[in-house]
Amino acid sequence: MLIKKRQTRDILPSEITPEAIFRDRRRFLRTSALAATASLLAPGTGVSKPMEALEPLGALPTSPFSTDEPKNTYEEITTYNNFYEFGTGKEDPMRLAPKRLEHRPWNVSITGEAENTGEFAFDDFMRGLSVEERIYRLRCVEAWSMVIPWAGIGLADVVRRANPTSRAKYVKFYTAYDPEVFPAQRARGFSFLASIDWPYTEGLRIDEAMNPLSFLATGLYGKEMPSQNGAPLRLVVPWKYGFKSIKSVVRIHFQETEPECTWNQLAPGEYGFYANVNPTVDHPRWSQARERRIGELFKQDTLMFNGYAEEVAHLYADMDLRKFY
Ligand SMILES: Nc1nc2c(c(=O)[nH]1)N[C@H]1C(S)=C(S)[C@@H](COP(=O)(O)O)O[C@H]1N2
Ligand SMILES: [Mo]
Repeated sequence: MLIKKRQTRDILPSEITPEAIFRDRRRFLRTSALAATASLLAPGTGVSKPMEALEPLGALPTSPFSTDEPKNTYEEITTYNNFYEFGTGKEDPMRLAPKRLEHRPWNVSITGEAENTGEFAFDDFMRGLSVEERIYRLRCVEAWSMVIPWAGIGLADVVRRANPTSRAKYVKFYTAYDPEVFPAQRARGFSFLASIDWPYTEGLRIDEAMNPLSFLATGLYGKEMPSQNGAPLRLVVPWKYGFKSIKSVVRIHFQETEPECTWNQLAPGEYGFYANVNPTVDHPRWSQARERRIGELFKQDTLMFNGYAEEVAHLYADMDLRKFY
């Protein structure tokens, strides 16, 4: 523990999200070529599970919260990922996750300040909850974005069923911890990945978790979730930077105090607990005013709360968003 802490402090800010600007530019030049080749490569090489290999989820109800902006392609959404458990490269998750991450058995624990705690097999966890489609914008803190047709359940339904006590003010989420599955959890020495206090964790205030936009996704493009996107269950909070949308969740914990979260712990000056998309508050090392939609040529303006202000601005009415970034 002590050694880990010291390593964390010694990491230069420039080493955190090392690929942020550089890799995005490289990607920009290659996006169309990659998208064109990915679908050809995938079936033969086993690089990434082809869409056809994933279970269809059946007809899904649509949602008034869905955007009608053009969707990113399945190839774009499944070949350009952040899932540091598999490495920091955008193509590491699609290369490694489909081979290593088993979707079943998968258990989800509900713990902490709630009446209905326990550990549930995935199918029991999902029982009685209705799966629907949500087409959301995803805005990464690295200033790229996508439009993604998720399938899943409202987080509020899961919270209500857990029946939190009056002491529950926050919800904390945990990604699975299994060094045999996730190579980065085996990282040792003075490397960036070894400095992360695994498992990856994230958190929301309970009223944020209850907002109708907060979503637990179990699928993508009408199929079960591809491994690299956080199978079998991942959070999606569309008005916050992508790092809040934690993948491969195994535990949902209710607590009284603001939870410690992976990125906030690593670099509190760069990644706040709230992490609301905000074009007027720049990252210390780059502007957040504009973003590059993957697959598009020109940058576009980033919208306050990623365009979801009408649904969520009231949650932060009396907060100084420069302070609570
Ligand atoms: N467990 C875990 N969850 C994670 C991450 C991660 O590295 N590990 N990366 C986050 C970041 S930075 C982003 S932008 C989104 C990317 O989701 P996608 O790959 O499905 O587009 O996942 C988030 N969830
Ligand atoms: Mo991100």
